[in-house]
Amino acid sequence: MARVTLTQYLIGQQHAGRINPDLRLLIEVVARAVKAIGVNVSKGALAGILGDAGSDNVQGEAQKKLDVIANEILLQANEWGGHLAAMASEEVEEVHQIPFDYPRGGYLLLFDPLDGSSNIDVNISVGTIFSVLQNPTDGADPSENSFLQPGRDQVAAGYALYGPSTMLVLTLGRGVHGFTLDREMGSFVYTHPFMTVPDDTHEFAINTSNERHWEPPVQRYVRELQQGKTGPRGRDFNMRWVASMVADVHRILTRGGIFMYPMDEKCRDKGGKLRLMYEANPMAMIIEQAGGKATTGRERLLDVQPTKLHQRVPVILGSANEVERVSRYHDES
Ligand code: AHM
Ligand code: MG
Repeated sequence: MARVTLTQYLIGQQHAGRINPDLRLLIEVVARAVKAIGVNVSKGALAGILGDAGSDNVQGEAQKKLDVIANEILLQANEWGGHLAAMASEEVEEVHQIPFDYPRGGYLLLFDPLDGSSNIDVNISVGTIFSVLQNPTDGADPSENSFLQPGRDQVAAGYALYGPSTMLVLTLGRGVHGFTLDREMGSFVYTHPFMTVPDDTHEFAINTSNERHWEPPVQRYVRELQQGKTGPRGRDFNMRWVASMVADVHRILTRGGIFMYPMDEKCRDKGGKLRLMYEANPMAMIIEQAGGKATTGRERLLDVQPTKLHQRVPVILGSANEVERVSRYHDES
């Protein structure tokens, strides 16, 4: 069978009237940037890029050298193409405006340049997550307010996974599509059409070291899973936790599961652990497009009205029947 590259796939979508040339260019540029990030990630110690950068980001977290490099690659790649009105990044406090000598477009791009960065130094999979919004204030310089749109308004979302192979997983609002990087050819090849999350699963992902800090509905849910065959669920469940959201979500897209970073007492004052705009929302759009569900426990994630660019939220997503059950336990408590 003839191989279809990401470029061919996107041109096909454009010819079918599903995306415009600017959105096509945007995705192509992001794909080019993640190839460059992937090259750096794979060089590891050979390129002297492991370890801390010696600085903190807006979240007060120590930046890794690769956090900084990945952020720079994405900002620079996307500045000059004329498809963007502005960008926002986990690693940058303010909205990143397009330098005034470059043309501007109608889209806003948000990203977590290198998610799961605690895994870099131990050579475990990390990823890039991105979200695309329309600039609501056409013509004017976008402000933080321009970005504060609920996740259901995203026009596209995706992630790159730097694993044994590098993959780009993308939704343009019509299903979820996966592409695998052919390193010799330098192109992403369409390998995973219409990825789906099964409604049921026997796998869950949560950092159980936080168990004592969780709220009662999550404690109840996980306890029942752990009781397995002898508990109320009447069957055994398996647990996985990579501590790279991209890798955990990719596993769920491949064979089902439920991922939780719920509200807990450690992160309550911050609103949660994961960031709404460039972690939770793009992943929620992908999971819903694949037939799964995504919630805070109390509300559909894609309906959360953001109030801050770097806002955090509780995240529960994956196989529909399990996510519904966790939501029900929240309602009941
Ligand atoms: P980061 O953006 O600083 O890398 O943090 C996000 C990551 C997620 O990828 C992952 O699910 C979670 O943090 C792991 O957290 P923990 O170390 O508490 O298990
Ligand atoms: Mg992150």
